[in-house]
Amino acid sequence: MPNLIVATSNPGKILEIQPYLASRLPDWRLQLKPQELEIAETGSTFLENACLKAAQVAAALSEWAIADDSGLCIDALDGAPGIYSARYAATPQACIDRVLSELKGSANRKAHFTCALAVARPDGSIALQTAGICPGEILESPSGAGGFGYDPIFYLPDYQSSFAEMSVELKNQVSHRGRAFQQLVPNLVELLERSP
Ligand code: ITT
Repeated sequence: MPNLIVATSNPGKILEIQPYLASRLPDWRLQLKPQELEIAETGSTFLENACLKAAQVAAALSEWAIADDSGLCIDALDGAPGIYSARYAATPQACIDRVLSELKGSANRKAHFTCALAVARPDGSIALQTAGICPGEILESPSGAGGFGYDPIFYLPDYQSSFAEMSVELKNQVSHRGRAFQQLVPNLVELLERSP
């Protein structure tokens, strides 16, 4: 069975990525990248960083690889934390606290999550890339215990709930990651079915 390496160390992402791929690629073994293989995220966009991660992991292991680069962009903070979402503070809770304190008193709570996905061939060349966006609002205080990262403060008015209050299935349908995977998966299945 050929391998597809999921090039992430984030357990929250892994849980969400697996359902998109497992059922559609039954002849492929999903494997996590080795922890010690760290990729410097030196790009200036989500797509650049997704491509860097996929390309470098694929080339290092000589296997197909898929990477996700994602983050939260807040209008009133000029798009911050953006590509620095994972590094905005020392822990996920501290990241949330920092966002809430920077937005204190702001009436403009508009924000969106972005997820860029890239797939690289075993030689490190990029075969596919796409991105998905999910608009929402930043709550005044955290709500809900599901998901990961900024989920407790990201609110979707259409569903009257935060990402952290949604079932995994609903978040996977409507999220930035869900939208990116819905675009990517048909092309990925076709590509991998053709690969030797
Ligand atoms: P890898 O690079 O190993 O994949 P990472 O966590 O460093 O893991 P990113 O650089 O893409 O990945 O940072 C993404 C950050 O954006 C993540 O750590 C969260 O803080 C936030 N994030 C992305 N998607 C999210 C989601 O669905 N819900 C909540 N927060 C999310």
